[in-house]
Amino acid sequence: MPVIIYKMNASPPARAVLATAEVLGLEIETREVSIPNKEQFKPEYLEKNPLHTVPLLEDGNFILADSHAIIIYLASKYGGDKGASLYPSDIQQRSIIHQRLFLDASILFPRLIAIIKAIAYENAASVDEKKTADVEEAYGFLEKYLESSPFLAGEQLTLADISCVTTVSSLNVVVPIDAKFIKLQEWVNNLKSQSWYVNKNEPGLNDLGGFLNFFLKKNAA
Ligand SMILES: N[C@@H](CCC(=O)N[C@@H](CS)C(=O)NCC(=O)O)C(=O)O
Repeated sequence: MPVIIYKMNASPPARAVLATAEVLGLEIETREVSIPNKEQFKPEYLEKNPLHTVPLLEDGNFILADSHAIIIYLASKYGGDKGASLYPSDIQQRSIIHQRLFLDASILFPRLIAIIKAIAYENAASVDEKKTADVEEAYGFLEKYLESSPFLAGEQLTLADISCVTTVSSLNVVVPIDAKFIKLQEWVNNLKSQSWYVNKNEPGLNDLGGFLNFFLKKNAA
């Protein structure tokens, strides 16, 4: 029975899971959960995921929420050689990957969500100074890491890059990455050319961009 992923393409963490599955060459089934239609609050979904978030993984009787936990699970259980490269077994390399994933979960993504909520629910017609500064600070953190290696956790693509780039590319829609973040721009441009990014990040990124630009225009009118 294939792994089932509940998702919405506009969601950066859902995109990270879809992209990871593609890099691993893993066939998955997907189920759409429309957040604008509040489908994440349906009782049958809440039964599986009380956090009412996408993505969610269902693998037989095993249910797992949170993209970071899910991509680690997929790489560990189904990854084979590709999993070993995306999520190496060396404890120190792995710990760096975990730290970058926690950075995504605790810094990058919450700063993106704060902006999305302001635009979609609080009628913001632009991103305020504080939120812009928070995002610029986060770009600076990544720039620092990327000064010492081409990927976020070393010399090769890992789960850290896939997870963080879905969030960073979404942040870039609302707070464009300044030219001073040279390494960050190089990193995004490099990942942008990879097929998993084109197939699994770009379409949902365009959906999110369309959604945000619609609200920005409406709120400015
Ligand atoms: N840390 C979680 C965040 C998941 C999350 O907040 N997803 C958003 C979409 S981007 C969501 O499902 N929101 C609906 C809700 O919270 O009700 C992850 O990485 O999976």
